[in-house]
Amino acid sequence: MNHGDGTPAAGAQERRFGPLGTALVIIPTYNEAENIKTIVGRVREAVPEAHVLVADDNSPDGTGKLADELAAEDEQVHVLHRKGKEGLGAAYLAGFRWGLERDYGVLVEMDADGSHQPEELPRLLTALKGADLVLGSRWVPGGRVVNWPKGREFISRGGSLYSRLALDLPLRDITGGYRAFRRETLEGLGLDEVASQGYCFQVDLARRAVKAGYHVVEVPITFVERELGDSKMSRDILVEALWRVTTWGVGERVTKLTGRTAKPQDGKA
Ligand SMILES: Nc1nc2c(ncn2[C@@H]2O[C@H](COP(=O)(O)OP(=O)(O)OP(=O)(O)O)[C@@H](O)[C@H]2O)c(=O)[nH]1
Ligand SMILES: [Mg+2]
Repeated sequence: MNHGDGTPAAGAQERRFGPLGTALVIIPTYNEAENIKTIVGRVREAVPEAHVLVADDNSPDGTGKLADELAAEDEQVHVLHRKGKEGLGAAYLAGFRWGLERDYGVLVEMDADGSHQPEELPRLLTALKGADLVLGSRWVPGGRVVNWPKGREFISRGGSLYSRLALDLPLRDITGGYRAFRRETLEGLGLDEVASQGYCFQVDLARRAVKAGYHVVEVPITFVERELGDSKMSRDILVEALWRVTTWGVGERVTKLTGRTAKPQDGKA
């Protein structure tokens, strides 16, 4: 059952879930020099016990160097330098591996541009006490977007609705990128086979979690459009996501019809 207000499920479910452990907030960056200091500072203030990992793809604007400066001043801030731009999904997968190799109990996805407000993270973490995965959701009651043109909202709502119907997922915001995973959930998702491109990455993680029987909870968030820096969203990313989701949906239906065993890697990007 969904506890959209962030309240953990009572009774049996609370017993089922162990303590959370330390959270690692992974922030992928590509040319976020204008945003990186602010976002890291806000995370550190909102959840002082959490650690931060900036996963930078060798940003030409020097974001990685700024992140190094933050890490030098604060032992709870870390930087993962990657060779070059390989996309958001690849950066998250590398960040997840970095965190899973260490002693973190929770791994959080958060954009650098301020769209995902660190001040809302405590609510996501509270919900995770009674869940395996928490999705920050724009499209459940109480969730909203600020400063988005109508067209962008239409595309995002449409993308989630299409994914929901094509993949038969009981979720409202399937493409969103503000999420908190328990370590055990990520370990059970088969990260080696996750499609790593664009929005497909988020859709693939969500569908794998639901299909694996994990308890996924959506918590309403207020998503704020970026004010500084450039978007990396592109038409290609959208088209790719549409194509991939359709492939997965058709694959699942064929599997059901023929009784063949499901192979999630069939849709791998
Ligand atoms: N490491 C890494 N980070 C990336 C890459 N592409 C995007 N990001 C980061 O991923 C996050 C989301 O990217 P955005 O450009 O904000 O994408 P978006 O939120 O869909 O688009 P806007 O709403 O226009 O901001 C930001 O923190 C980016 O810096 C990449 O190739 N590598
Ligand atoms: Mg953004």
